[in-house]
Formats: sequence, C-alpha cells, structure tokens
Amino acid sequence: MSLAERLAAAIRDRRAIEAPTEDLSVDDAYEVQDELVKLLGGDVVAAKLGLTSLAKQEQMNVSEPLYGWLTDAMQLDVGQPVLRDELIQPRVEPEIAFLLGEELGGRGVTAARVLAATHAVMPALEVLDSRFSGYRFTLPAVISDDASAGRFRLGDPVPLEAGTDLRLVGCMFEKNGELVATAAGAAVLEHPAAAVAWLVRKLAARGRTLPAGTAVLSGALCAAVTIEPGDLIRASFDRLGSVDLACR
Ligand code: OOG
Ligand code: MG
Repeated sequence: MSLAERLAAAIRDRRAIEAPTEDLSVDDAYEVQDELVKLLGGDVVAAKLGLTSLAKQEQMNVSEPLYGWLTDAMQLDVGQPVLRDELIQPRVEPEIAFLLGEELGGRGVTAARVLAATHAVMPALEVLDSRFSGYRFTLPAVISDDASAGRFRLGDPVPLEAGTDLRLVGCMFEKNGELVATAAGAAVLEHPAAAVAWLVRKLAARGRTLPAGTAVLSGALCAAVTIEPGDLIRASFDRLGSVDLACR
C-alpha cells in the first residue's frame, strides 16, 4: 500500500498509524497529499494553512508552515456537532478564515493583494485529527496527512471593513465556558493575510491558483485543545463574531 492509501485506510478505520520512517521530501509529501485528497473523494471547498503561529509550531515541534485541503464532507453546518466516534484523536483550534472574491494566483502575491481580493472574513474552528499516533510527525509526514485535516466549521461571513486591522483582532478561546487561550490575529505570521499570501505563492510554484469563492483557514492563533463528547467549544473574535462547536 502507498502512504496515501495507508492514510486513507486510517481515516476510514479510525485507527492511527505510525509516521513514515522513509525519507520523504516536502515536494514528495505534497504529491502524497494530492493522492490522499483524491482518494477521500468529495469536493474541495476550502484550503487550510497550518503551523502559521509560534504557539502551534511550539505545540507540534515543527517550525515551518504547511497547507492542506478541506472537502465538503469535512464541513460542519451551523449547529451540527462533531462526532467523536468518527475521528481518531480530535483537537480543536480557533482560526480566522477568508472568503475570496477573486481568483488568486502568482509568485508575487502579497498580503495587501490578498486583502484586496477578500470578499469577507469568518471566525472558524478547525477540528484536527492526525492520523499519526500521538500527533508525532515530521513536517513532510504531516503534509502527507493533509495537514491533519478532520472537520471544520465556519461562522458567518463578515465584510472586511476599511479600518479593520486583522492583526489587532482579539480572540477568546473557550472550552466548556472556561477561557483556555487568548490571542490576536498577528499571532498568524504577523498578519493572517500574509499566511494566505504565503499559500498562494506556494501554490504558484506548483502551477495552481485559488479560485474565487474558495474559503481559506489561515491557521490556528493558539495551541489546539482535545475534545470529548459533552464538550462545547467557542471562539469569539473582536469584530468578526463567534463560532461554537459541540462534541457528541
Ligand atoms: C498540524 C496542522 C496545524 C494549524 O492551524 O496550525 C494546523 C497539526 O497541528 O496537527 O492546522
Ligand atoms: Mg488549523
């Protein structure tokens, strides 16, 4: 079985596997990721960035960002709980998401260009589910595993108003009514739009663009927390509103 097939089987059987020991380059890892996303089927509806904040890089012991893809089957609707039994070792994290109003591509894309192409921003919660036991992985391994993509929930889109500086947007992250972390947008590569620009430039190197209408999760602002049935997670952002997720 190829690595992509082993990862797809791990997702299907809800059983963690050990991270590959063979040498895998970052480029090869993105090829495995493409194969995995194809094996999973469904429509890609969003892109995700990962390890774009120091808090996440320190939590995962990997010091470089990465990207992955989110499909329609991974998206949780308003009020739809995340089901613990469908996942291996879920963790949740708060993110700022972008909704692109225009196609974005090219090696020279800047954060300013991303902001100009942004139709709206959204508060978001991402549910990670590494297929590697104990979330023990190297950068190429987690890339091959579609950046630990599991589920995600987007809040209501908010138009990006002149005067809203996403770096200064504060976030309160709560689990069962208790504050677990506070952060601001600048935690993500100094500006969440800089993270999206990084993604667009990386994709350009592989001849790809982000079509208009794509949602992009810019990466967690703080470390992820584990979730179990009965837990209620909330991320509240200044100006962007809040997003909730229950685990059953
Ligand atoms: C890798 C994915 C990280 C983020 O927002 O930083 C990520 C992991 O932590 O398992 O999605
Ligand atoms: Mg994330």
